[in-house]
Amino acid sequence: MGTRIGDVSTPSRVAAPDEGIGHDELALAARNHGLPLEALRYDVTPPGLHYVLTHYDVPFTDPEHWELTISGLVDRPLTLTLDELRALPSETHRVTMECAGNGRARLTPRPVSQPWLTEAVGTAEWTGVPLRELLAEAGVSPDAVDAVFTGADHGVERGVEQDYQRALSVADAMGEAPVLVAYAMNGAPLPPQHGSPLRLVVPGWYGMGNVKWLRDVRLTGEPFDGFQHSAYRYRASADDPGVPVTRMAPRALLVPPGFPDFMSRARFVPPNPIRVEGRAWSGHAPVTSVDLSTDGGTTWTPATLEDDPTTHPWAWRHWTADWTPTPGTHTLTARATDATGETQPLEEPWNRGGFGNNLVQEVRVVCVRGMDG
Ligand SMILES: Nc1nc2c(c(=O)[nH]1)N[C@H]1C(S)=C(S)[C@@H](COP(=O)(O)O)O[C@H]1N2
Ligand SMILES: [Mo]
Repeated sequence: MGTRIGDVSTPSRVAAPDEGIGHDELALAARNHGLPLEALRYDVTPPGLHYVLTHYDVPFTDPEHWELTISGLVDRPLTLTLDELRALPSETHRVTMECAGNGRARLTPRPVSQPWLTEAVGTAEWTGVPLRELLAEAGVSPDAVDAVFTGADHGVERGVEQDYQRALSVADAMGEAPVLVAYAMNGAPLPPQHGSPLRLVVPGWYGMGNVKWLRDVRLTGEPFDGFQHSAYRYRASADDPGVPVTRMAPRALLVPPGFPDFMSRARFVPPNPIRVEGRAWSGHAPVTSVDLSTDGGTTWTPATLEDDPTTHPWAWRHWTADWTPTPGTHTLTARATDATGETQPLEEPWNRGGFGNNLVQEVRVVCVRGMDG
């Protein structure tokens, strides 16, 4: 950890009851864009439409001279160039990634940070070397408890100067989920904003553990307690120690039907039968059902899950439901349930950092006779 420039204990701010989004939040929102919800139609998100979240600056990196080091409590410290990594056996996995702050701006009161509504998600085909193979090659000491991943980006957050760092326990790093040191996204080299030339991909986890611009993996004998671990905790209040944010809670999103109003984003549809579609995912267990409501959550009907969940176990599932709108205003909402029985709340699950808010989405649809749609 670097220099302490300010008061490290300063918690993030919570907006006053009627306080709108400020220029500070707007600046973050303009840098870190979401997935346009109509892009939920793609099984694999085209790279420019995948959400982006970067805490500091996108570093200017040079793939030609990049080196990944694996150090600390290992028998054989490794230094690998990109060519050396590309020469190793690779795997490709389709992985849905979601920012832990997704849904934050819908909370009351609003934790002041990146003000996501529901759109901080995307699915990509990541290609790289399984982390467990690299760790086996390095020979992890039995005394190692955590693997700490360091990115090439640097900044200050609530007074703490730092390189972006996150850790996984050795068990999670070598576990069942195929954690990748990825050098390709959808078959092409990583774009700058997604971690060029190397990033970690941790299937099932919220985005913060997927360290971009990865330059070092260090095995430590103590649990890592860096800034990005103390920041990502579910806390009831600023002085609550809380619990770590880890895997993605279940969530379904629907492609807003019809066509939008420019400002309100309300949707217009004619009174004809339509097929509503969307995606659903959970980092805890496979999604087993999705329900659709067209009356704001009063009544629900089961949607059809269209895909085989075993083909891409770390990716979102495609769902559809038929609906014939009647003239008037309707609120569409969808709700995912996973194999553990966990489902999405109808009341916001508030916490101090605004993490894991999987409150159901609401899409306002206005059905009008005689429209072209
Ligand atoms: N080095 C580094 N890695 C990072 C971040 C970062 O700021 N720096 N942001 C994290 C967060 S909070 C998220 S949600 C994901 C976003 O990945 P994406 O921009 O490729 O969608 O990257 C994670 N990895
Ligand atoms: Mo994030």
